[in-house]
Amino acid sequence: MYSRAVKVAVMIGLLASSAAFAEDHKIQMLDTGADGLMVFEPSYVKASAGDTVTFIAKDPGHNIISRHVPEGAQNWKGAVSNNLTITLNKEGVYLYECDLHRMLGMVGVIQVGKPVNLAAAKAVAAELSKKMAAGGERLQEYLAKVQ
Ligand SMILES: [Cu+2]
Repeated sequence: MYSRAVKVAVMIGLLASSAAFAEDHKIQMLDTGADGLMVFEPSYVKASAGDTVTFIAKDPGHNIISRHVPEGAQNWKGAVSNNLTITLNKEGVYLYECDLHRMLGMVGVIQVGKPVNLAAAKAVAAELSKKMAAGGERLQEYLAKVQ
């Protein structure tokens, strides 16, 4: 039989190890990046449930707003020129944008675990892309990375 103290010690060890595995993914808001003008970089991020994402206002004048999240997940909205950290607890595909540069295709995709809502995300992406003056192909390219 394990003593109570050993059980508590084991539990603390498990909690500490799961916290250590949670990763913080950093996404920069940029005027110019590898994909062109007005981009998030990296534009596609694969995360695990419990991870965080920190959006970094590297260049000022951008914000971050969720446009599609899995069922039960929280939407988010960051202030212009501010960093924002979100925690991703629900599996699925998340679409987000800078609403100031949505027309220029300033959008991004985050995948958390299994892409349970991929069909719904693709439908939303198709609608968003139709309204873009530039960068309309970006969401499709980013969603193509989802596996
Ligand atoms: Cu922007």
